[in-house]
Amino acid sequence: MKKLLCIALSILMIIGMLSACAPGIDKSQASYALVTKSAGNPYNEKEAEGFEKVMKAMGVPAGNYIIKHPEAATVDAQINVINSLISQGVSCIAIAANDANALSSVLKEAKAAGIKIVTLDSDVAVEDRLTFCNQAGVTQVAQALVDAVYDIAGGEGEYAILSATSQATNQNAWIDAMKAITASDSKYSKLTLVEVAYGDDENQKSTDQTQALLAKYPNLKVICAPTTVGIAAAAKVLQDKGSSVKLTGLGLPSEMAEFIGDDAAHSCPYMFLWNPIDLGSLAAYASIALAEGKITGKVGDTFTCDMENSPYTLTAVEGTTASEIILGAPFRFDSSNIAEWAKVY
Ligand code: RAM
Repeated sequence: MKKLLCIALSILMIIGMLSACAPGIDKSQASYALVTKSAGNPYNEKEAEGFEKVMKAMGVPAGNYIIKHPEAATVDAQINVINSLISQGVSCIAIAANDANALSSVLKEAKAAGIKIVTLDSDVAVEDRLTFCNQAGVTQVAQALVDAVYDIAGGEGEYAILSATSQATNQNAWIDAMKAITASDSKYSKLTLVEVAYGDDENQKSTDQTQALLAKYPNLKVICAPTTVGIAAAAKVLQDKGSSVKLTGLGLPSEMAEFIGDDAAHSCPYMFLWNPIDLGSLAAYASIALAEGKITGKVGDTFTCDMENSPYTLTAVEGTTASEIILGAPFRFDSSNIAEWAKVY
């Protein structure tokens, strides 16, 4: 009798284990990783804050999620991190990629090991991930930046772009879209893009690149920095010098408050961003939904979560059948609202 009971219990346990694994992973066993672009960038820390907040709120045990800030915004630093996550056997990796293609082979290894890949902030090749948590539509961001340059330059003259790394998928997508917009509309024909410089999301390099742009282009009117690190460094250079060159781009309100204003004493009339904490939260919810099998990454999948625009629907990346989840529209920061937002992120 005892033996029979034992066999019955074992069978029940096996059935229980099998059903917990299909189609997703049992919630109590799933483990999650966030890999940001690099350490030392407050934007990435905000992403991590949102990711961690959701992991805690969803009851994921502290040992079951891990946040990694690679030492530099390079593909090699991310490959090292991903290799160690593969050895640890995490269920899901959310990554803000430093390169669109160079992570491909390590991500394929992760996939072969059963790890689900989701990107946020900066995408990889669509076949190497299940979905992408995109902060805002690429064209939408580019249009906002082009219109800001046009407005601040008074419709004509020279502008330069101070970007992050030359391989950053997100910055390159925005810059390509900016070029396409200015090329296709005669409204922008009197604007001249003189150079795209790269500060590598490092403060010192971005400072040096700003100084070099000022020295090289005496007629420069506007610098557009679609990177929170670049814009903060450029703002300081321009404001310290009392330069007449103006700045716009994508910046963290907390880092940019002292530089935003409408008078000659401030280097940046206005800029844009989204909430990086929310972007990290969205990536955490998407990771959990993928690991639990609630979404698979295909266009049309939906999931609900405790965020403003929930439920989220996976939509098609323009010109592909791959999916992305758009967080929202870029938000404008100027002298009217910067103080309030500087307290938030
Ligand atoms: C920097 C990073 C990040 C980007 C923001 C706007 O912090 O490059 O990827 O989204 O700027």
